[in-house]
Amino acid sequence: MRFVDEASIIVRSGKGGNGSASLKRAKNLPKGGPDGGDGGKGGDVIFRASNRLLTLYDFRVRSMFEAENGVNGKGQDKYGRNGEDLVIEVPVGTMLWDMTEDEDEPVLLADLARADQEFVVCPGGIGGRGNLHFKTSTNRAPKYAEPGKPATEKRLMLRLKVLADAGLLGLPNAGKSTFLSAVSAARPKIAAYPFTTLVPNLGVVEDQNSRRLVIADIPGLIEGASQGAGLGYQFLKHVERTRFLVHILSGEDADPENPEAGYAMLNEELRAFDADLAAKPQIRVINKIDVLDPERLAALRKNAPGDILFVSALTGEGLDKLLAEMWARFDALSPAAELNEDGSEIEAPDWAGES
Ligand SMILES: Nc1nc2c(ncn2[C@@H]2O[C@H](COP(=O)(O)OP(=O)(O)OP(=O)(O)O)[C@@H](O)[C@H]2O)c(=O)[nH]1
Ligand SMILES: [Mg+2]
Repeated sequence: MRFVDEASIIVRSGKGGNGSASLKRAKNLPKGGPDGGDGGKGGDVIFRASNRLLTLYDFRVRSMFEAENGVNGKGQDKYGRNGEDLVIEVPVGTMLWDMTEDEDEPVLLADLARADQEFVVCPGGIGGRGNLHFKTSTNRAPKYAEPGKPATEKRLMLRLKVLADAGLLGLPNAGKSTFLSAVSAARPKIAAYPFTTLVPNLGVVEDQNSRRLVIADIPGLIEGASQGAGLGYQFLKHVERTRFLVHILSGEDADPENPEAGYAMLNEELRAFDADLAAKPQIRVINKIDVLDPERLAALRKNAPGDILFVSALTGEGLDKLLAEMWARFDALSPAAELNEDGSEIEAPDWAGES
């Protein structure tokens, strides 16, 4: 089981087209001067960060990417066409590591942290000059032309740093997947038993201005997760790559006298795993308020600090307020608003991160 947040690929730029060494042939020109044109430049391989992509999934399906070669020059002063650049779109937050020299010591080439940021990884080969350029007073019919410069090839590791804007954190059965399916088009499996979610799911919430907030639903965490208990361990590092966390506690699990205590155990696990993770901002939520008996609910409300939000992922109660809070965090923590270029529909990916 592997999360699609890393991919190893090979990229190759286009080779430069050869210059032509053609000599003119015409009845009235018996000596025939040079008329060989230049070769075209090979295409560059360019990476561009895009908001429309969320995962590196595509790069697991395909691993070789080549730009077009420059076309060779020809006689009659014909220049070869430049090869087309290859623009490879990657999700915002993708880092490019060069593994060409040494697989065990990759070198960081670029961190594509902003939408539309570009990086040329492999410039195309320059085209060779045709013999037109080599005519001199002593050599009026040079039979020499330059070959095009070779292509460059690199082995890269792509690594997605920011996985999602918000990570859902909670015990098994807290209602994380139910929440994701209530607010996004994602359809994770939901069931009344723990460990329903086996691999992370991503969902996208869009506001009226087409801004997108990506939510990662991960398997429920249990006590000892930081030491490897349950399913959580391998996913803890993924919540590291979110901007903030939504910590969901079922109202059935919360102590009405001290609701806050219900968040302590998992926060302790986070701390044990990684201090940075524990320091990430959290929105605390009590879920399943629809099934609580009124007294219990009243006690929870009375004893909970003001920042804890009460919701029912099932009936939708309180979700507007929770989403508003999530957008507020998003605004506070993201770099300048990143609007997508063409307004196209983003597809919540089907994250069966199997294998
Ligand atoms: N009554 C009620 N039931 C809920 C609510 N939210 C979730 N549930 C139910 O709680 C059970 C668990 O929900 P899930 O969304 O699968 O919980 P999860 O946190 O994703 O669980 P894991 O994937 O196992 O970690 C399901 O039977 C849901 O229908 C809620 O607000 N009210
Ligand atoms: Mg789940």
